[in-house]
Amino acid sequence: MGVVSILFYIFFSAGPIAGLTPDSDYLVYYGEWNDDILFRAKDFDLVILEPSAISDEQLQSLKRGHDGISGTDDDVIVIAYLSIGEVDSGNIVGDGRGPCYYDTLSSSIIYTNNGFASFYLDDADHNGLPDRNGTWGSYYVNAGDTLWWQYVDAKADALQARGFEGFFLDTIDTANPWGPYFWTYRGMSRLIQHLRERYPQKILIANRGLFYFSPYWYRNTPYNIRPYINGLLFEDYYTSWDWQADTGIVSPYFEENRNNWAVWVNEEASQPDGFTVFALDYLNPSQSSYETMLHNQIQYTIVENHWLSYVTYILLDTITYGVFHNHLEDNNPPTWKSHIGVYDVNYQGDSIEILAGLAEDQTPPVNYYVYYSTSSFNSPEEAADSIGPLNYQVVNNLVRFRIPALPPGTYYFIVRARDNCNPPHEDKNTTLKELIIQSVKEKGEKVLFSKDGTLDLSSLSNLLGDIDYIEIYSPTGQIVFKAKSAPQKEITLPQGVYLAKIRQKGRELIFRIIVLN
Ligand SMILES: [Ca+2]
Ligand SMILES: [Ca+2]
Ligand SMILES: [Ca+2]
Repeated sequence: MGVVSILFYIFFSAGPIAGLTPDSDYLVYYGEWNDDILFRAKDFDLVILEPSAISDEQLQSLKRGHDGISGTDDDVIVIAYLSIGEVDSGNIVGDGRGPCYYDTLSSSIIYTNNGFASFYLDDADHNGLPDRNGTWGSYYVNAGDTLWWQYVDAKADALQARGFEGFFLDTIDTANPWGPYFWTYRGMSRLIQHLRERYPQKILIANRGLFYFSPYWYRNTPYNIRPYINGLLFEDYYTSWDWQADTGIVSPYFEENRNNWAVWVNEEASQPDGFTVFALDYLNPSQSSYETMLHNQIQYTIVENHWLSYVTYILLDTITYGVFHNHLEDNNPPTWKSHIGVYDVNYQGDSIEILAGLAEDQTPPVNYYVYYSTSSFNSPEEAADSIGPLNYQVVNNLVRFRIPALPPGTYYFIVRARDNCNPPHEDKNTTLKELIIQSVKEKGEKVLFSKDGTLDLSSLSNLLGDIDYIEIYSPTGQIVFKAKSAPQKEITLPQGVYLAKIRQKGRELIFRIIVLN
């Protein structure tokens, strides 16, 4: 190691990303953000996202992780998407010298001076207009053009100011040696070097650009990007996408990827100034080969190459747990298939019925625990008491269980899911539900009395005015009658003491019904 490279290590955050192993999980997500998505994303160690889709507040929350505290083990590394080989807009005027193309005879860049910025390219068709990516509608750029660097810098400066911890450098493949813009590979490499120097502490993850690591291309040239990046994302390693069938298929390049490109990537990644490798493949969770292909993908990426891996739907607009729940060793908590945590809580006289989302895990069965307290709380440690594991039924993607009734008062409930590991991993949701249990005795005057077994419900409306709903529970806590608003009718009940729960303008009233026959 020479003096120059030692200095490089001191001033730049070169080398692999600290703290990540093949057991870690990363996420690429370009969709919208809300509280549920934010909660789910916090289960991952590193998240690559579209920066325009997330608010500053959501970004800061994501970085802090589940515990809401910066600088703890559960913090999430958040990386912003940044395109460096294509630009969305096709009408940037700039210096008006573009688009340009490369002339191999004179070994020089020819500027068409056609009123576009100099960085636009025209090698594909030489029609004097910026060349366009047919699939995504964006425009190819000469990444070596310093006018382009000004645009990239402005964007990256803004992302740095927002607090992103790094950049996911996309569209490097514009400079691939098999395409019309092959000549831009030097400039592309210089741009990545420039970003390394301009943002010495930021994490740089390259999306592909594999040709820089091939000994048959640029590995042994000054343009190898290895010293500048901390991560390499190998997109489409095992799969490629069949747009017509809307499914992932085994890539026609898989054998070549496995036998050549993976070897070269690993040789470079394992250098002292190497990088972390991320595999990204696409499958449709509803395709019939999903489970088989998912397990193959994990075998080929995590097991065979010790990379991190993520498998998701092609549009990158959903969070999937295929890899998350299929590691060699289970270090992950359950995740919620539907609703996150507690969904509803109902007092039923002799018991409390609780509904929660359905959770899944790699180490089943999932066990559900209820935490409750008489004041609002955010974590199990703050709860006064807990009950679990609870027997449950699955009803419409929810789980339903009962706990014994509690004395009158106001209660707050959190439901957590634990896997079956020893010790178990518990999910971190803080979804809270309030339940007010009113004292029947305190409401002694509110007793309905029926001597002949019939109950005239219209008398309730006469007594209370309009009501929103009524539920009547048997002495054993079963619902025997329920209706919205007070129905104008009589019902007949066997002898016994019943409870009627009536909701009226947001308040809940409990009546005791004594029925004698
Ligand atoms: Ca934290
Ligand atoms: Ca053109
Ligand atoms: Ca687990």
